[in-house]
Amino acid sequence: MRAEFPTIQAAINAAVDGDAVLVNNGVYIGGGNWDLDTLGKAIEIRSSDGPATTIISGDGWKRIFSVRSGEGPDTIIRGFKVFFGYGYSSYEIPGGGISCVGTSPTIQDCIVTHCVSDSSSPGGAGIGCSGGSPTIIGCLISDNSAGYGGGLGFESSNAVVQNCLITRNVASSDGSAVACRESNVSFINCTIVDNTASGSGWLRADYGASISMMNCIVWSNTPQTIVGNPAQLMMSFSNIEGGWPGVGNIDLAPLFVDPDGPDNNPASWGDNNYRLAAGSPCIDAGDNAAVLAGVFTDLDGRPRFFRRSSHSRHGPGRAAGCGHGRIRVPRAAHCDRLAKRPHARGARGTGDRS
Ligand SMILES: [Ca+2]
Ligand SMILES: [Ca+2]
Repeated sequence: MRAEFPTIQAAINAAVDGDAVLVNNGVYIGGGNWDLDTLGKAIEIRSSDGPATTIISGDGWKRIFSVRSGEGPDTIIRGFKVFFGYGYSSYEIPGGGISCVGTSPTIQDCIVTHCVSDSSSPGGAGIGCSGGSPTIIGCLISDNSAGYGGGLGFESSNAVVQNCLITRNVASSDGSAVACRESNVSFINCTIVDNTASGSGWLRADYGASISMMNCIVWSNTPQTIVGNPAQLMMSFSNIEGGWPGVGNIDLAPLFVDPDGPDNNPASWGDNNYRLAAGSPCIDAGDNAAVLAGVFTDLDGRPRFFRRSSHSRHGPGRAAGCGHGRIRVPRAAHCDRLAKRPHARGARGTGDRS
């Protein structure tokens, strides 16, 4: 059974467990299309054609998604550009773009960008989670800003972050890319580059937070430091600028194809290319065992395991990092213009109960 709805929230309201809410291409903004509440339902909310063409804007003063009613991994948010969200000032409710409170949703194939959180630690401007065990997979987290945790923030949370590119996020205090407290967070095949904190650290992990990082590239962050207890920061098979103790770690220029893009401007990230060039020391530097079951592709949708290495005890050869190449998204100015349109274009959610 297929039904059509005037807003995304209306489709969610009508959905029951097992449904898919399919969202057509367009720019969504305004009541019913922001501050979306998944209402504890085991549903997949997804765009029909991916995040480049399906944009939900908070217009700088609303969150995009709130997941706070006991949702589990079968609540899936997939394929959206989560744009210009804002998290209210509240210690208990982190997150500017997507906020998860005591829940364990799957957030997949999203671009989370230009979101802001002014909540106290950890803010997590792009995605902020308090409690629960969320999974964030195949996402680009860029150009978000918070006091703590410019890209991602976790508190009392057991999160997995895989195949993600976390770049150009800003913290006015600590943790430009990520802030964690009282949490256990695993990063697998992620690339964390060009994030900036006014205080310390691309990563802030305090109040007993434990971090596991495998097959990741951490490079060119300002400052390239970590705030946390080294005994609780387990990193392996990763390329970390400045070095970090752990099996298989390296500290070598990752040889991205063109990290500032053809325009030679790192600030215009739409053309920046973090794919690994031939000869990169990150190729064949990862540990296959770290990749979650069922994951065979990288952020580009290309094979994660791309050749068999005759000398590797880890089986098929694979590269550290998220394997991100060029993600085609509108330039920020263009996004601003779209977001400030008074009415959504094509604002129609479709609940598909097939
Ligand atoms: Ca260039
Ligand atoms: Ca550029």
